[in-house]
Amino acid sequence: MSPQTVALADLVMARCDELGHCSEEPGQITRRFLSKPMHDVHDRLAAWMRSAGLSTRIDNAGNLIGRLEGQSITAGESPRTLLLGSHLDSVPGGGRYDGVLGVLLGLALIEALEGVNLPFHLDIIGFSEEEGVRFSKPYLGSSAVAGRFETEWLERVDAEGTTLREAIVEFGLAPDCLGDAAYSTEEVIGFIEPHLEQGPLLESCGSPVGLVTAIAGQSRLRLAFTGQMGHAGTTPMQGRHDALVSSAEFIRAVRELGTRVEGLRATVGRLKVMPNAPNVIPGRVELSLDVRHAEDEVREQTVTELLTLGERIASADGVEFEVLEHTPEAAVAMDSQLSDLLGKAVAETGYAVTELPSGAGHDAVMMAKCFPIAMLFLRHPGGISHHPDERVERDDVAVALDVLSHFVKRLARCAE
Ligand code: HGY
Ligand code: MN
Ligand code: MN
Repeated sequence: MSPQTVALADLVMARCDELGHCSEEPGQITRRFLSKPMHDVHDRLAAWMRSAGLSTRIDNAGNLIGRLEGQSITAGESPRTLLLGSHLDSVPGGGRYDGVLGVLLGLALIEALEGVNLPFHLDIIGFSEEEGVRFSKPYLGSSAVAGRFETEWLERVDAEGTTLREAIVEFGLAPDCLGDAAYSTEEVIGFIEPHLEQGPLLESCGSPVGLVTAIAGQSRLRLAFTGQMGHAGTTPMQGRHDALVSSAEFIRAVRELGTRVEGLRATVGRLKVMPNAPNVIPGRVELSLDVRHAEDEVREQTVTELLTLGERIASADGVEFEVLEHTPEAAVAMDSQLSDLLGKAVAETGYAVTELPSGAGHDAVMMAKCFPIAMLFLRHPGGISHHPDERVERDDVAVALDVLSHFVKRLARCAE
């Protein structure tokens, strides 16, 4: 590992720390889609990008893009572009590296490639939204880049009653020009996403980096139990229709089923209790449900079983059960050519090529709908993510940087 790579890895670590201070809440990292601190992230990141020689722009979905112009593009041919990056938003109380690390690795890659002429443009993208926290819809940034943003999403409302359209306008962007964010499939060579593993596998096999084989399918649902509000002090216990009690039973059932099925992940992560007052029987509860499995069939069957369970619990309790929204995402395969090239780049650094699936969703899921994709994971000491204890080792960042650098040079040779 060269001293220059190590110095750049140190810079990536320091920049992750610095962006970690851009938060909606003091003392923890919360950075939702187009929230105020995202301006601060854009300002800092765009300044770093420009001093690395990139031209920068923010598209109307709030994605920040830095471009390294290809220097050896054949005259008369339309230039093609390699996209590389990840997301800049975070979950509430998240870590410093989920998403941000991939963007900053992309920027460090540009710095590592200094003086290398590429026969394609290299665009480093910081997606505005991946986590689905603010508008209960993930991949908003990458949807726009992939040309898959649906206009009706603009009417979605966040917890404060702001529509997505208003949020874009408040951020200083033009929701009616969102279509301009899309790249054409002809233009794009592919999308590479470097990301923290967010799990323990690479650590357990002693590998600093790994090649992602596939991203597990995911079903995201919004459900509701509706019962009857009432006075906590005067309504007899018999005959209550408490929507929170039904929800609690449902949540336990989700965990039980999730535990019984090998490889399944099933989570209720958000509850909206109405009216959410200590002295009122909860009349309505809206719940999120997140179900994942590497095999789509198992995931779909689990969702069906859980919905049947929800119905059964509701009818026993005399409440109503509704599915408000159901977004299934099938498991996503990697592009074999790009993955092969990435694997060769890993081998070139002297490390064995460790392959592993991703249990987490990534911008690559949305990008795969239009472009070839590949993902590089970095070892995650402790494997705890969506948590302030997220960690990555500087030396693993340096290895990832070398891998990406070898990858881009190999791709450049193929493209010539
Ligand atoms: O939820 C996920 O899998 C990702 O971290 N957004
Ligand atoms: Mn995440
Ligand atoms: Mn992520």
